[in-house]
Amino acid sequence: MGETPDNKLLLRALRREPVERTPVWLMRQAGRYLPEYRAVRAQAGGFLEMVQEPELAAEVTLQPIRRFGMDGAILFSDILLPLQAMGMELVFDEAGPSLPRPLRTRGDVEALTLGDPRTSLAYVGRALELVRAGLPGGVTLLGFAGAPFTLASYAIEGGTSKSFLELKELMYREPATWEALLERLSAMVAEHLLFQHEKGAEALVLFDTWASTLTREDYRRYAAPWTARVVAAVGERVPLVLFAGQAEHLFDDLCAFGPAAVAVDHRSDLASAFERSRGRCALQGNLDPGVLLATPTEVARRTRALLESVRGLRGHVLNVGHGVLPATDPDCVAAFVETARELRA
Ligand code: 1CP
Repeated sequence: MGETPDNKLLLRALRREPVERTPVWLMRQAGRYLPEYRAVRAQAGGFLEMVQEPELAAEVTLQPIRRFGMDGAILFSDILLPLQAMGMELVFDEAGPSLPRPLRTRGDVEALTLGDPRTSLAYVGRALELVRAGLPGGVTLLGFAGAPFTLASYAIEGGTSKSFLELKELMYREPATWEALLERLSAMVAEHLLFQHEKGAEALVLFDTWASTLTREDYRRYAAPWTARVVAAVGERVPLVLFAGQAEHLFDDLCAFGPAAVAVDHRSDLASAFERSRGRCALQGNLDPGVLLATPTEVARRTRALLESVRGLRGHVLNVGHGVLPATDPDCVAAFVETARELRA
């Protein structure tokens, strides 16, 4: 195809340039639904072992690209690793990630170390270099990080939360501690993203999975200033995709940061989101990952319908609205990717 680094399909769509077909990748495209992933994981012993061994992280990143041929490869890593690099204990087990000693006081926040990710997360850089070397031409390498608010939620709650009670108590009652924490997290996240770009990431994703627990007013007060700082630090140099789950009420604010793209959750209507975006950014999304539990025929039908609903609009990157579920049949992911590859714009 004679693609130069800059004219890769996914990068062109992120710049809202004309494309011959819609580029496609999936959040959590590497993972337990793939037998080849489970084999590497069983050998490695655990998730952290896999992520922190650059050869294994690179191998697992490339697996879905080899099998399905997506247009983007997202590095196999996790948003919580910078918290470990800042001195927090981090455990991954069958129940998911946990931080056994969550942050609760100003002293806890001040004890976080702000080292250079080029040292404390050097394995991420090494894995990116290996992926870059093994990536087929035309495929865009994506790096990522968690947004400061979402990282704060894990650091304060000590893991996944439904109601974020500890977070809200600290955020409302100890605003100085909250700001000190978000200050540190945003500095770390910005440096980590720049480091990934230096090591070959051509586009970046900022995951603010839990931002939607806030009202719009509180989002503006307690989260947006630090996300804005991250976008300002990296967005000029590298295209940035901003994701927030179930966040229709925050959509205008997300567009207003000026990222290259906003990722649209599957509970929002994609065509309406294009109208609301008013040409400010590209949009990513948004097949319901639950639909990938249907038959391949049904997946293809729904994917065609989704692409049809935004046909002719510039700046669409096809994706799922949230991560691929572990119970997904690989044939359904194949149907999703192939449908996108077959349809001309
Ligand atoms: O094999 C296993 O059991 C590990 C499961 C797993 C995987 C495959 C975890 C633990 N993390 C990952 C990889 C991961 N995490 C990637 C890899 C690249 C990809 O293929 O997409 C990425 C981008 C993430 C990002 C991530 N981790 C987010 C943001 C995106 C999202 O899904 O909203 C979040 C919230 C996490 C925390 C995390 N790490 C792992 C799990 C199971 C979770 C979610 C737990 C929760 O619901 O709070």
